[in-house]
Amino acid sequence: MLEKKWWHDVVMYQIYPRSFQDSNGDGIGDIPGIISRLDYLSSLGVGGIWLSPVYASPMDDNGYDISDYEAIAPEFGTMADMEQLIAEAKKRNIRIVMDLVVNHTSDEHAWFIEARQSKTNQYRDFYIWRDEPNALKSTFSGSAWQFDALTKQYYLHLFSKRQPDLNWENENVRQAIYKMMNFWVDKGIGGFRMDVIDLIGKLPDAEITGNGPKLHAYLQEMNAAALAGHDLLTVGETWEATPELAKLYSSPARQELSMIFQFEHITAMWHETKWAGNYFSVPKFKAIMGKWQQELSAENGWNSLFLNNHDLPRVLSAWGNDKEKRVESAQAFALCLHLLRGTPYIYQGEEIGMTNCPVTTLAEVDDIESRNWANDALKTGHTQEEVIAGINAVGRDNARTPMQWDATDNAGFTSGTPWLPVNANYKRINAAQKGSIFETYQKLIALRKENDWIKYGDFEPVTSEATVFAYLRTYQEKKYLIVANLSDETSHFSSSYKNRQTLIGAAPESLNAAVLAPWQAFACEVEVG
Ligand code: TEU
Ligand code: CA
Repeated sequence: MLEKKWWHDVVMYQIYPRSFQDSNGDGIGDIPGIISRLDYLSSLGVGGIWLSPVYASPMDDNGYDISDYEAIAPEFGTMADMEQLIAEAKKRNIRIVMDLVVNHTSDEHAWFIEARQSKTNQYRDFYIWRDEPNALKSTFSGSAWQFDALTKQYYLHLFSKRQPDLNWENENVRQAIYKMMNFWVDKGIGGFRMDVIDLIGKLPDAEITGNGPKLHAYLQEMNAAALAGHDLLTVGETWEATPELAKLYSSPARQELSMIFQFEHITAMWHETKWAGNYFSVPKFKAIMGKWQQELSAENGWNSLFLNNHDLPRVLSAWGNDKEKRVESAQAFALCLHLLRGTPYIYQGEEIGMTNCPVTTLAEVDDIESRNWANDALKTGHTQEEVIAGINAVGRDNARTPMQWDATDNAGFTSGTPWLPVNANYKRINAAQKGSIFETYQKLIALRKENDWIKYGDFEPVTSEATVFAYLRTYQEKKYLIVANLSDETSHFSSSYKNRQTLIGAAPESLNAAVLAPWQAFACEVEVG
């Protein structure tokens, strides 16, 4: 019998703190700014916030390079602010899920400062040192090995050279991490999002990075040491996960994590790499989403549901229509995603239809991944235009422009100069206008709260034309049909079902031989029998 959990009911909201709301005019979002927007989030109806890192950090990777896990970065506020955020959110039935970044630290973490002093330092084996590099590459371009002159060895960094990888084979590392996790659990947080957690089992000499042999042993040890007995949401970021692996992470019986972020629907739309440009294939999208729905059945695992985050281009620009059909395509993606089984995640600004924000020069690019890739690409013969086009299509800054609150200066994000320019379309696209995208998300969140069929119903795909994503949900003898034309083209949909009651969206007169306008989407209960 499935044990019901609070994270079966809620929709989560991801905040990238640097870009959400500035409260002190320094142009950088901060925790007091987040507190000032909790009523907005409460009106949307979300039940939890995934808070991207706010810990002490030199900000080489905007906080995913942590120098002190138990301190708050001064630009984001104080520990008192953090405790107030947890308390104020709790008053609104919103839990705070912290970002756990433990595959690596910053090179300014006390452990690394010690470790690099000498080969015999007690913290040396908190990290991964070798006399010679092997072929491992960094996600942020170049070799994954950095030579350190002081002790004439290389250290491993799967991300920036200022993000040295922790050595999880070292029991002292694991115990130090679990101790830190308990520090945060004791503060009353709602759980953890676990950054690239599939990498902590790496075997560098075998050039194994994801899904190492001890990964699940570490996660079960972590669960026992820091998670068990607390009613926490834990979601692992696992870029290469398959449904089989997802069951290992999220089957309740295994006591590891609540769920994972799988990225198959994202990477399926890339050419050989994301920089080679991405495209949107509806047939691929619906096949992948359908597979994950049918493979994870609540008893054997749990899906997360997302199309946006701080690392991805805005879905309306990448896959939708961010021009004349911006509202319709936003509603269609929201509807077909949120009525699936799993926990949906809204990324800040998604609920008002924010879009990509193109640059014209490389000097405007902040993100280290984009900057490192650009330097590499220019060296290997790509033109400036090609590099700018790649960054404008899939660069991470697209998701990191300030939240667009209203039509006042800097979209109400800051009274100062924003750390990254506000998208010029903020006068037209902002939360003050609320508008139909926001209302669609509000209604979807309310529907989830009120209807167990969304949380626990069965899923089956419904035959439909290539650009139409249609599926049935079945729960306690009732059936619900969800249909979304995910294209700019008119399409058709035919079903023998009769519409008993439209729940959301624009349902056609009849479900038999219906003509669907571009981005038309709806959900309805259908007659059974
Ligand atoms: O991201 C993991 C990661 O690899 C992404 O950077 C992703 O692979 C890339 O953007 C796609 O090309 C996590 C965090 O979400 C990201 O913000 C951090 O930069 C990274 O880990 C290192 O902590
Ligand atoms: Ca600020």
